[in-house]
This record gives sequence, C-alpha cells and structure tokens, in this order.
Amino acid sequence: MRFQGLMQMRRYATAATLRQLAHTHARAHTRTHTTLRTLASSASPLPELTQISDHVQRGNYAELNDKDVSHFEQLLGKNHVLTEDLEGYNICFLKRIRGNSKLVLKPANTAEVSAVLRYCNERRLAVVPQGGNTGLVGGSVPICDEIVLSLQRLNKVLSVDEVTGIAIVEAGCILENFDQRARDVGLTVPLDLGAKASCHIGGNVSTNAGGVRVVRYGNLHGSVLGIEAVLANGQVLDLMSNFKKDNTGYHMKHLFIGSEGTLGVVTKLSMLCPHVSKAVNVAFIGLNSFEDVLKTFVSAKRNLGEILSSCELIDELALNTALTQFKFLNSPISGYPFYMLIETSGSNGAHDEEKINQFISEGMERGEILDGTVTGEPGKVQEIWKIREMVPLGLIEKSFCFKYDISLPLRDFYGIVDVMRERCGPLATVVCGYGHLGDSNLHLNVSCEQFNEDIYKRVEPFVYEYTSKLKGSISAEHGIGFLKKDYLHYSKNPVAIDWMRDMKKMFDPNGILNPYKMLN
Ligand code: FAD
Ligand code: 2HG
Ligand code: ZN
Repeated sequence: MRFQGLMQMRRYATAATLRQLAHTHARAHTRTHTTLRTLASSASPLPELTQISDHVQRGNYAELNDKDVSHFEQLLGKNHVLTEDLEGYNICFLKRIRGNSKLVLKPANTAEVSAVLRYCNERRLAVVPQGGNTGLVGGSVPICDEIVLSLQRLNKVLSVDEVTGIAIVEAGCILENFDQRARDVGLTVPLDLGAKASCHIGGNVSTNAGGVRVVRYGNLHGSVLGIEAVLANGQVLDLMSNFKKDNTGYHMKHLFIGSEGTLGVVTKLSMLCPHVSKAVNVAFIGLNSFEDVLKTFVSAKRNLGEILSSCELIDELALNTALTQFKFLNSPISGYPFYMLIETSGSNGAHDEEKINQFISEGMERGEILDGTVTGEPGKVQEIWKIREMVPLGLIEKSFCFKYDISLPLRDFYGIVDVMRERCGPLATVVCGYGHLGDSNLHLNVSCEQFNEDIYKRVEPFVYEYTSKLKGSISAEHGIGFLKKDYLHYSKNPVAIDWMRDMKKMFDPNGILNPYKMLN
C-alpha cells in the first residue's frame, strides 16, 4: 500500500504534468523577481523615520554640505552621486527601518571606495555600506542621515577558474549573476538563498549569509578564501588568497565575514566553488509530527549521507500562507502539519535515485513519511524550491511580520512556535515556523495586519530570553543590524562584547562605518 504511495510520488513527473509545470515555473520565476524588487518601493504607507520612532540620538558626526557633494561629484562623476529619489535606499526590505540620507554614492572600483572613505573619515561623515538591501535586520539602511555607499557598480566577476574552482568577484555582483558565470564553466556558488536575484555577494559575505546549502557546503567562513576590504580611513586591506590553506598569522579575513559593514567595506573576494552536481533530486514530503520530522532528518543523514545537500522544514501555516498569497505556486501535497524539502546532489543519477527512493520507502514503512513527491526533473526541482523560497515573502505580502532567525537545539527546535502561538493568541494572524532544519536554524515568523505594539511586547524580549536559556543563538544567519543590537547580550557574554567594541574602535576610531548597528 505504502509502496503504491512511493509510485505515486515518482509518477509526478509525467510528460503531461511537465508541460503544465514548465509553464507555471516560468510565471513563478518572473513573479519572484518582481516581488523582490518592488517590495521595498511599493506604494504602501511609509513607516515613521526610525530616528524619531526609536528616539535615536544622532552621533557626533559632521553635517553634509554642498562642498562635500561637489567633492564627491568630482571624484565619482555627477551620475554616480545621487541627491534625489532616495527612498529605496533609505528604507529596509521589511519596511520597518527608515533613514533620512540625503546622499547616495556609487563608486566604480576599490580606488574610488577608498577615496570616498578617506574623505568621510577626515570630515567625520557617517556612512552605511549597502549591497542589494535585502537584509532582514535593518543593517543596510541609514538610521539618521548617514551617506549610503552603494556597491552596485562593483559588479564584475573577474575570473572563474574551472581547474582550481576559484572565482574572483567584485562585492557588488548579484549572487544569481555570479552563480550563472560559475555555471558557465560547470561550477556553482556554494550559497543559495531566496534573495539571490537581488542580494550582492559582498552583502552575503558581510552578513555571513547561510541559505539552503549550508548542510552541504558549510558557511562562508569555509568557502571564502580571500577578501579585499577598504577600512574606514581609506586604507585598502588586501587579504586575497587563492588557497584553502594559508596559516600565515591571524586569519583576518574572518573578521569581515559577518561584520555587517561595521569594520570595513568589502570590495572583492575569492571563493571556492564546487562543481555543479550531475544529479539533483528533491523530495517534498508531508509528516504528522515534529517527532517524525526529527526521525526523518536522522534517517536522511544516515541513509543519504554524502549526497544530502539540503534539509528544510516548513510548517502547515507557513506553507498555506504562501499558497494563499501566490496562486501560481503548486504544492504537490497538502493537509499535513509539517513538510520537509530534502535535496540530494551527486555525481551518479542512478545511485542517488536508488538511495532517495529507499530512504523514502523506509520512512513510509515506519509511518514517518506520509506522502509526497520526489523528482529529478530540473524544471520540477525548481518549482518545488520556488515554494520554499516564497514562504518568507508570503508572510509579508499583505501583512506586517516580526521575523526571528534563531539557532536552537534540534530537540527544542519547534517548541517555541507553539509557545508563541499561545502568547500571541488572536492578536497575530499567523504564527509559524520554517527554516534550515539541517543547520538547527528556525525562522519563527509572527504576522499581523500592521505593526502592533502589544504583539511586539509579547514577543520581544521573550523570544531572545527563551533562545538564550536553551543556549541557542539569537541570530543564526541574518546578523544583528539595528533590530537586534539591544539583544546581543543574550548570545554573547560581556567580555566578548567588550572585545567587539575594542575591535570596532581599532578599525574605525571615528565610528563612521555603519553607526547605530550591531553594538549599542
Ligand atoms: P544588504 O542588505 O545591502 O546589507 C546587509 C549588511 O551588510 C548591512 O549591514 C550592510 O551595511 C552590509 N554590507 C552590504 N554590502 C557590504 C559590503 N560590500 N561591504 C561591507 N558591508 C556590506 N539570509 C540568509 O542568511 N539566508 C537566507 O536563506 C536568506 N533568505 C532570504 C530570503 C529573502 C526573500 C530575503 C528578502 C532575504 C533573505 N536573507 C537570507 C537575508 C539577506 O538576503 C541576506 O542577509 C543577504 O546576505 C544580504 O545581502 P545584500 O546584498 O542584500 O546586503
Ligand atoms: C529564508 O530562509 C530566509 O527563507 C528568510 O532566511 C527568513 O524571512 C524569514 O524569516
Ligand atoms: Zn533562512
């Protein structure tokens, strides 16, 4: 009976269904790009300026004047110095943090970034580095009137070496474009996330972005081989390297991975890119309980071992919200409390298929996996991934959403979602959990019609206290930015925070780089 279920799973990729899927996929793809680009600039009401709503005391920085603007125009050319229509640069992706910058600078290369920073440091003008502005913690936008330093024009892939697997890329290159260039020679960027069409590789490195393949490739501390960064005083710190192994002194590049633009501006990096896998299979399965989710994860690690490349969790409310908001999404199954997306990538299609089939039939025999689909057809694989990628967007499509990105011990991974549902009651429209189960990284989302002080107080700091008691991390992959800076102490002890402050002072004595972020 259950093996019939497995047959049904594989039957999904018949010729008839494929035609329909290819069509849906094309629409889905276009839609994601539009959604990402328009969200930050759509017509819904703007929030109050953050400096006012959050009573931020402006730092002791100089005020921008006409002479400064003329200086930058001479340096970068008039077209690359913007003083009008700056709203898109001033507001964060979630439309929660809004600054009041009067100037956006778009240098074209490292020398220009250096000249800009040297001048700003001498004049004590505060600067916020900005990549694709897809960050979810309010780190990429000004809080007061900081100058926005956009890396958009440093967008070249300088080289991709198919022999060594090493790519050298400028910081402002869009992740998806970088990946495409790598794929042209059979390689891939070991990082994939829903914002790939907009985020920059420099933004990814500066946030130490995780995404959906950490379970396979690890995080950016392993894949980034070298970094070039410009310091607050304009000095260019060349930490580029083309080798995995380089034990010459302190490993300074790691300081820039995840430092969110507070220590320097990343301008270039080298990255180790793995080969594109010959065979990729994706299973999308339904389960009854979180206990079964954990058993299935353990089974995936045991039985899929070296070919396991992703292990994601979506709960019923998260999935249903995405399906309701985006009618173009097509879920192969419905009606289960939990869903898992399990991906394998390997070099032998027949071998991988046999393994994933066996993993599923055994899970079904044990009653842990109830139903689902498994496919290796590329269009279909992408369509299933699209469902996962649209989940975070579904929750903000017509709502305000409090988003939490926490690391929790696996056994306690989901409990907080139930606790939070109880705490918020009918005040919230959706309280759901999804995320990177394979990395112990939960995304807890609490949606409501609009920002609601009452919910805010029920959720924060509770969520951070809860996480801290379980010795989790209050930011697994999105960073600290502005939104979490008051909560850093829940995950870092006072001695560590003091050292962070000392390091900040050493790198940026005048505090011009991304003030009001990370450290309070
Ligand atoms: P920005 O948002 O522009 O900036 C982020 C921070 O980095 C800011 O503090 C900024 O000052 C700094 N910065 C940017 N560029 C530089 C630079 N060159 N030098 C120094 N500092 C710089 N994140 C994940 O980790 N995993 C996910 O799976 C994931 N999925 C997402 C899905 C969606 C739909 C969205 C909207 C976001 C998602 N994110 C995810 C969050 C976000 O995409 C990442 O944090 C991403 O790495 C930010 O890149 P960015 O270029 O947009 O940076
Ligand atoms: C994801 O994994 C992102 O989809 C976004 O990290 C998570 O929006 C969120 O809460
Ligand atoms: Zn994530």
